Amino acid sequence: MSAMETPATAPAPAGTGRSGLLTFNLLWGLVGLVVGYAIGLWIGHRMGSRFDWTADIDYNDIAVLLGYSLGTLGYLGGLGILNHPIARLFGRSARDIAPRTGWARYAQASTDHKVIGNQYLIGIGVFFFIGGLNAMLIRTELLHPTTPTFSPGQYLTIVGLHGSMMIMMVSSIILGPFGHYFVPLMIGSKRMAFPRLEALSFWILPLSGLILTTTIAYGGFPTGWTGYPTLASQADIGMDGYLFSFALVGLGMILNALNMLVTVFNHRAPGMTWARLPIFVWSMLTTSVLMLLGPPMLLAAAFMEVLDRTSGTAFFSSSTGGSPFLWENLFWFFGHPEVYILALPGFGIVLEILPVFARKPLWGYRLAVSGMLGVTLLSFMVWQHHLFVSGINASLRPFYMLTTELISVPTGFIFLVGIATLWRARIRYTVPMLFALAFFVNFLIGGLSGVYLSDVPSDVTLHGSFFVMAHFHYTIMGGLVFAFFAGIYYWLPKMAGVELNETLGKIHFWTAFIFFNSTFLPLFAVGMMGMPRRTATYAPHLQFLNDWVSISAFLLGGSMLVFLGNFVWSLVVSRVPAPANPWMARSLEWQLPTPVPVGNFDGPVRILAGPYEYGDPTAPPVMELGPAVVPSAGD
Ligand code: HEM
Ligand SMILES: [Cu+2]
Repeated sequence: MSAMETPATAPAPAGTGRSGLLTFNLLWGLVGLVVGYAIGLWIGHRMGSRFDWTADIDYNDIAVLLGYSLGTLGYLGGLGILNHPIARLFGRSARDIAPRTGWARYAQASTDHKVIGNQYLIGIGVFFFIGGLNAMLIRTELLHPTTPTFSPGQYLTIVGLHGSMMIMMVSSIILGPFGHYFVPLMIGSKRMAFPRLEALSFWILPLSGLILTTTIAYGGFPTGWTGYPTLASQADIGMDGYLFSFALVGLGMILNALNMLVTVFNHRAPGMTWARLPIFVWSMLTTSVLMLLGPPMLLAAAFMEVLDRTSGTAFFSSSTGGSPFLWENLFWFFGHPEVYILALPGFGIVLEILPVFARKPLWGYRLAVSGMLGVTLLSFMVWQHHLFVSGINASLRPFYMLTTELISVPTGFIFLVGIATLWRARIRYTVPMLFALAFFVNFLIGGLSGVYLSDVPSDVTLHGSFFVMAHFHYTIMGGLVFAFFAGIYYWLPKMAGVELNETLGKIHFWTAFIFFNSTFLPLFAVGMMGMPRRTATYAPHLQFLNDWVSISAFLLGGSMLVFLGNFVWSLVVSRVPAPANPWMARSLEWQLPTPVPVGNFDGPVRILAGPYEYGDPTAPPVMELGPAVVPSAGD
């Protein structure tokens, strides 16, 4: 039996589970989704034709939103996620769903953090692929300055779908697969604090991706990923899908954050002091603080916009006495921390990987931690830099310019720690290490270009141009997505029990690195030459650069196919078993056998040393297993 098929969930106690067709799983979830959606639509249309108060509102909005809401309940019900809450409501305890084995367990609401980690990997991967295809369509349109491939409306929809899909999925691209799989292992815990909540937070993510995709059928949405009114208030029903799915993503982030915070606070094994906590776990912890405090604002804003669209309230539209500024402030109070929700996990991964392949201790562990804490604190004080040119009170500008520029100080700590760790090291240039090193190059370009945008005088001209586009793709794609690939090449041997092909990995790396830069570097110039974002046409003299960028983008897309090929080939066809600790790393997850046993640790565990004492032959082993030690809190 191969690793992926080995059951990693505890067998159900006899008589507690259901089996066969009637068990709760994704299939029934989808059935519930469709049925709930149809019922919601029907009720909405009845309301629309019966009541006066809906007369001056487009009742299609009500119908679609009711459809999404009941569809969501049906989906969660079909997956069995509602069993417990409903049983509790009636004062009973729910029967557990029988855990499946093999591939089937990935299509059910598992409560095993390792299964959930793998589910995140696949679930996010699917929507990431769709987001990538949209990018290819955008670049196809921009091959020519005026001849349209798509109508301007279609183009806007594709841009909005690409951006929203990417932001929604990437919010969890590291915390989802790697956070869930490895945080419990790295802190010596048997599980996450709230396994059922963990299942819920995963399953609403693919649902939100699906709902966002369905907006195509409803005419899409014209606002890009930021959903600004007044445009949003006037937009067609595709906008409701954007609002609903973004709210779902926000909810998932809040639940994730709660779970992660409680896990790290309460489930550390004895001896896992704060100063021994792996740096990746610190990044998950600080990300969770952001995820707990930012997304509620998004939820509130989305709910208010829904009320504007369905109930005649006037929060955001100035024609009825509301203010679009309110949305801009609420959205960016979430939106700016969001960009650090994306970045911090990347910092965590690269600093986790660097010492392993530099064979040196992590230099300045405390500096790295304070860098992450500093970023966390500052990221709530900068959001108005997105409003510099929107007509805000001019005397607010200097404050936000200062705080924004200050954020480069704690970010600088991360770079300093990285560089000092590499200093005079004998580096092993493995695929994960290459991706980690490229992170620093790309993120540096992204970060430095950000300084021009935080500076009011230069932002006034650069805002809304392709310069911004180049800037954030350097941070998100060049930084975060490269960090994600570092993570996947590093950890997949543990997660799936198989090795990825190294030659293909190196081809993937070099093509990704080269074509990423040749796609996005010229866009800084294109932006400075005046090409605005979110328009399907541009000045003819920019065609050469745009064609260059588009061709590079297609090659970049091809590079991702090399990865996909490698992934599928290694996992399904070649299945070369991975050793338990292929990188000779010290952190806890690598001390466990592959596949990781059901309860993770064979008995209680005590932590004896930190994870980064490389190159020191006298360093003690990181942990000791045995019945003699006291069980960790909460287990
Ligand atoms: C092959 C890779 C990619 C290419 C070629 C690409 C291309 C583009 C282009 C051309 C636009 C702007 C269109 C316009 O404003 O007219 C855009 C927007 C955007 N992209 Fe990408 N992109 C890629 C990957 C990514 C990734 C990996 C992410 C995030 C994880 C991302 C996030 C965004 C966001 C947030 C927007 C803004 C959408 C908006 O204006 O609302 N992109 N992309
Ligand atoms: Cu910002």
